[in-house]
Amino acid sequence: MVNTLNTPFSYNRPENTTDSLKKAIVYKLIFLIGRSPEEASQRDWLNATLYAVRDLVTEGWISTARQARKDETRRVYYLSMEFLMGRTLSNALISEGVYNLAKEALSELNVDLEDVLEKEVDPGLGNGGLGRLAACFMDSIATLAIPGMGYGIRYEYGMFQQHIEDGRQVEKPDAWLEKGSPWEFIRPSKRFNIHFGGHIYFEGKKCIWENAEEITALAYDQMIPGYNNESATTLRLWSANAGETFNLASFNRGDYFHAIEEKSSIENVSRVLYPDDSTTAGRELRLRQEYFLVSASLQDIIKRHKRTHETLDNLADKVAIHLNDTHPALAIPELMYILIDQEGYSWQKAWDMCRQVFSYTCHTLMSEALETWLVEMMAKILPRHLQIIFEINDYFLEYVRTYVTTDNDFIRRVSLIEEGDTRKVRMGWLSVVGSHKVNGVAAIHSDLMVSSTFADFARIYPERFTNVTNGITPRRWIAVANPDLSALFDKYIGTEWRKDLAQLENLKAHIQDPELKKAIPEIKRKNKQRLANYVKQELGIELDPNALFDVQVKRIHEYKRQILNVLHIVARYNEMLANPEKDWTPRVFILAGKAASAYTAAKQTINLINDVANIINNDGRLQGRLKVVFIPNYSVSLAQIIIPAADISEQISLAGTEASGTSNMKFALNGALTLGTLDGANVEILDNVGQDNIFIFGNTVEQVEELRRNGYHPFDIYQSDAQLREVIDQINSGRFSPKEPTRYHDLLNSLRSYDYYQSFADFRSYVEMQKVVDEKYKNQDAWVESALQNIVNMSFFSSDRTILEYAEKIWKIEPLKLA
Ligand code: NBX
Repeated sequence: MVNTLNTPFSYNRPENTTDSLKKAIVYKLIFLIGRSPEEASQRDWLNATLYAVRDLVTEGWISTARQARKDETRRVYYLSMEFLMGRTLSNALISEGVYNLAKEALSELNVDLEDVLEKEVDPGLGNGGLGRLAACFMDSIATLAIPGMGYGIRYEYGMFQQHIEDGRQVEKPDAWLEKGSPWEFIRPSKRFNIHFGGHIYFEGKKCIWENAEEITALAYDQMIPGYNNESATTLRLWSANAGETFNLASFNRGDYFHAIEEKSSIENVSRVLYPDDSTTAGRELRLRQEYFLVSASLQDIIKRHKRTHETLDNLADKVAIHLNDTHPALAIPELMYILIDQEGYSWQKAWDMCRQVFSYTCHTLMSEALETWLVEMMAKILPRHLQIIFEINDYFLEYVRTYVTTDNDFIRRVSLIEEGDTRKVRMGWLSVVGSHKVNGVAAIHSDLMVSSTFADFARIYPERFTNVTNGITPRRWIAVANPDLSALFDKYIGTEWRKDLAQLENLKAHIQDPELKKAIPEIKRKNKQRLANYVKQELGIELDPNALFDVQVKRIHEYKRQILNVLHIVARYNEMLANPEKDWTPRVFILAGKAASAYTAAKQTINLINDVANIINNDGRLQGRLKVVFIPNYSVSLAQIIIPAADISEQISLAGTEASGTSNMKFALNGALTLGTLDGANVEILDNVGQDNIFIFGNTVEQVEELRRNGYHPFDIYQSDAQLREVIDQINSGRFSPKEPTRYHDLLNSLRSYDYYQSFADFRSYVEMQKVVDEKYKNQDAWVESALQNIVNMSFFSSDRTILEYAEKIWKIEPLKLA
């Protein structure tokens, strides 16, 4: 066996045979976990297998890091408050090419691999699309061997667990670490002190930050295996650790309990993931978390740079730092702080470096979702950083006045500080001013970004704005989630598509092959059966896999319009009852998603979905031709079961509100047809699959804006559309909530009077398009043909393409040439 580690030590890489893997697993079980095979639980086997597979990844991980050091390449650091990685084992088995070996090895030990895989925790260290995107990016960075790594926070509690009780969402804490975390490596030597509070003063020109609090960030590393390339990248997550510094004063006073109390309050910083939620705004602990991530990561980056370079003068040549949304934007003043206060650079030099180093992705259009921090709060927690932000603002506004305009209104709008009763720091503006590139996440989003949210900045820095359309990793979203479709691809086009999704183009030559056409619906049916089994087991609801599975899974949010979905479901229910003899295409509506715990309208929507489901699923008159299921606790691992089983992918946000969407890509790649508005990446999916293979409905961005401008009157639509009126009146009368007839009055009143996301405006075209869907599904040949057209035309949406675009256009980084 080749020793690619190049160490003088003899090292035997475990051979890839069933027998060696079996031995490795048993060895881990006995010597690392301390259990005999006779006593081992499923979890013990899981952990033993994880440890054994981890060994396979480690060698490539170490050699990749060594090569990056040796080549002194420029590297990218991806800073994100969220990484929704999903389960590790199945993905790692596939990356290492040992899935079948592991299955055999475990089977010889009388253990079923699939059962074991289900035991793994799915860490919910993210809210939704943004966090999952970061995970897909790590997978692509590893597979493409892009030199770089990810930095995030090791939250002790991830996204809450969602239970449904009496139709309502109930949140339970997600203590994911309780079961251990065998994939990670703790790095006791990688510790950095993080400071908060205190005050600043000047000694001449030099600013001194006399901080008041200190906590320690401790690193935990996860390997992210590249696919079949004997390489791996690192995701480093920081955990707050009181260390030994926390308690000196109290210990000296003999006050042991006070000292321990202080320890736990210090460690609060990495305790819990904040929800994507308006109530987060203004939370001091969140600001501390953001700074914690930034300060620990930058100290680590600077230290690494200094290990191989004598100076920071070339920092901007060697380091690219990417900000995943504004959440890590404090990295900009933090780097200024390091360069000026600690390293003695001039303001101008430091600022030039900063702008070369940073780039920023914006994931939203809604201005209300742009982060701001109260000046008062920042002054208390990060006085020096606030002062630096003020100074950045002074220089920036001076530049605007000199070179752009003296219009005071414009200057007030672009100021990094929002004036008013309470002054706020605008993190979006700071991110734009401090970066050399700012990108949106789909073509339409990037266009709207420069014409709306960042219009003023696009005037100041037109060359700064660009688009990089999101993507998804085919490893997790096909190879792991849809093994039968993977096997079908392998049969027709070989196995390379996992690394190069453009290979899907080669499937086009076979598109009329009768065997391929037969296989597609067979695979879909099997995936639907798998989902039906899950639903039966978890919810006791029977689903018919021959029915059309119509799926909307994503965070519950008004702009995503789950409510429009529900309105149509009730309208269909009414029509079916009125015309029971009609040849109805059997449908199963599947919804899932979490609502932020303080988001009343979203929680009511969940309640309504469940109330409607309850009535419909128990109405015998429908003869099982209509079912509605809300699957609790949506997560990456649930998505892997749900998405491959979908016939219809609901992407029905109001045009101009969903920045990109990424589940839309996962669905289409798995052969579902999109039913969607011209929003986010739906627009590019349409471009790629062609209009015959997608169902587009609803108002365009221009029409939405026109309605907003000229007055939108949902009540008029309610009055003129009899079918809509019937639905609203039924819900209003308590038809679906007989025990509490007024339950949805607020929700409905708000819809009838404001309907901010214009569900009523799109209701008619949505309902009509759903009929087109029914008709098309009756013609299975046409449906399968469209499904195939979706699959073969999705290569653009690989996150490998996305990452290569970032590397080329934004980071200026080339993949490593692996030895
Ligand atoms: O980012 C999402 C967008 O809504 C999607 O359209 C897009 O596809 C995806 C990836 O670009 N944004 C998102 O998921 N945001 C958050 O999860 C979020 C989390 C914390 C927070 C604000 C937003 N404070």
